Amino acid sequence: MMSTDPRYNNDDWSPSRRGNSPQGLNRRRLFWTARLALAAVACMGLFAMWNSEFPSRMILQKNWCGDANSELYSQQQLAAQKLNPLASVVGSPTESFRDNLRLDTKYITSWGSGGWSNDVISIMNLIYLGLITERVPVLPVFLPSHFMLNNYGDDHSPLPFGDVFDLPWLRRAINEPLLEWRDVKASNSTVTDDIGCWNVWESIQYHDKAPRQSFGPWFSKLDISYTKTPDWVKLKQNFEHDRYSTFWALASLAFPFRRNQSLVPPLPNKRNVSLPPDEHMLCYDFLYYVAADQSDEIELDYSPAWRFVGQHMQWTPRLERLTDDYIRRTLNVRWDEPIPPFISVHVRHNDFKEWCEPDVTLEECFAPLSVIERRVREVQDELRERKGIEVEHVIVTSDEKNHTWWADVDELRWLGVDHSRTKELYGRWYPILIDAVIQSKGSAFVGTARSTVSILASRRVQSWQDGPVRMVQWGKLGADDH
Ligand SMILES: Nc1nc2c(ncn2[C@@H]2O[C@H](COP(=O)(O)OP(=O)(O)O)[C@@H](O)[C@H]2O)c(=O)[nH]1
Ligand SMILES: *[C@@H]1O[C@H](CO)[C@@H](O)[C@H](O)[C@H]1NC(C)=O
Ligand SMILES: *[C@@H]1O[C@H](CO)[C@@H](O)[C@H](O)[C@H]1NC(C)=O
Ligand SMILES: *[C@@H]1O[C@H](CO)[C@@H](O)[C@H](O)[C@H]1NC(C)=O
Ligand SMILES: *[C@@H]1O[C@H](CO)[C@@H](O)[C@H](O)[C@H]1NC(C)=O
Ligand SMILES: [Mg+2]
Repeated sequence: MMSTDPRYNNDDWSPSRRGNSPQGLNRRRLFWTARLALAAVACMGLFAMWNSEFPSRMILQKNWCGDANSELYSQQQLAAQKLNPLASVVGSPTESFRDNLRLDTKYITSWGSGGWSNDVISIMNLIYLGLITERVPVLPVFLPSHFMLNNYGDDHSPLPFGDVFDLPWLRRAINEPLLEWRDVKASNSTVTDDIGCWNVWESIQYHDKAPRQSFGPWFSKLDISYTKTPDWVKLKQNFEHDRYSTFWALASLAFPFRRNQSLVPPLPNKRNVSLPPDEHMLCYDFLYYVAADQSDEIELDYSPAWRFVGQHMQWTPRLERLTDDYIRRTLNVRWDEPIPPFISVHVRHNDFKEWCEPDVTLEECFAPLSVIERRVREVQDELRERKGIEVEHVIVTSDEKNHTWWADVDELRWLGVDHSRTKELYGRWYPILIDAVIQSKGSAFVGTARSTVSILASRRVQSWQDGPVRMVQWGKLGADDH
């Protein structure tokens, strides 16, 4: 099924099978003639009309307004064609995914299997690998691993990537086509596809002697035969306390020379079919632990996955509008008044207690509010010194359920977000989605060290708000002393 995003429907053109029959070419010519005529109109001054797809974001205008010479136009034509998702598949989603793959296009995919923010990082890594291998990324849905594992069969409503992140915007920003699995294989397909994929997990850690398990392949009805990647994909050879591999080690397996050298007998899949890693739809079991140069580099300024992909993963306009309503309600601002600047705070508790040092009580392990308050003052000071702005409002987001703790937050005159009806109104993904958008809109951010929710929020506040960020350390009494 196609996305219901109306912006897809603006491209009321679908490629013929394999995309190059004379009929297809004629339709495409017609389409591009119309587009270029529109571009010319836009250049005559009607930017607003052309850009109405992007209400507050002005991009790519200059590409449409160069010299009116045909060579430039044909380059633009090629570039823009790449950004039409329909140009990267044969046509409508098919029962078996292979029937929808173009013979002249190579693809890359993977699946998530962590908390939501871990999976967001895995998809950033997938898209970045797509860039460096020149393959079209096919993005998986987000599956609710946390509650699904505990409560199997109770709720496995998936969250499509494109419902959260603005895909048309991302395609233009990175100038690459991007597909979702729902564009390739019919969501209601009853066909199971056999496929060969690389098993990275068994090469990067020594505890679990199997490929990384995920509900992603199950959801897309894929039965995978895994080939273990060579040991050299691991960043720190034989070091059991680190799990990273590198982008270029994994990318090298996308090309025939290294692939040929690395083939070992695959594990048969559930249906007892053994397949070497697919060359058309290249796939890896798990792409969370991937870096260019060092472990956890997504937190660092130079991270290529963040710079080339993550920072361009803007929220969908719908999610932004919904969140603005929540922020207005939290700050008690009328719908027609502008949202004043605020500091966003993320406090991660619950299962993080498993990382507390031994013999440390929970009260000593998690940072108390007084320690978080010190970090809030630091970012307030930095905002004052660096930008000359005074920011008083503080919005706290957290997975904490303890009412006493929230009452202590109120005491500080910090604000919590009322999510009492969010699940009922929008579904169970929305409390974290809305909180993540709120975090990203802070003029400054204070987070919890080691939480991927906080890591992504801090990168967004740095890149999008040019705001100061701090991570509160925890694990024992005085962990954040500095
Ligand atoms: N609503 C809400 N949920 C949160 C918050 N922090 C954590 N959670 C929940 O806990 C999960 C934590 O998993 P993950 O996204 O992997 O982040 P991490 O475990 O903190 O690295 C999130 O996906 C949410 O479901 C928060 O501030 N607000
Ligand atoms: C899947 O949905 C499409 C469109 O809604 C329909 O045409 C098709 O028959 C369905 N296929 C199956 C196997 O249910
Ligand atoms: C890879 O191996 C296959 C079969 O052994 C061979 O046909 C092919 O030429 C090899 N390709 C490269 C690039 O070495
Ligand atoms: C799986 O396939 C192999 C090779 O074709 C065969 O020898 C084996 O008996 C099969 N195993 C099962 C459980 O069917
Ligand atoms: C709730 O939080 C308060 C204050 O932080 C703490 O003293 C209390 O032990 C917590 N209760 C539970 C059940 O965790
Ligand atoms: Mg997690």
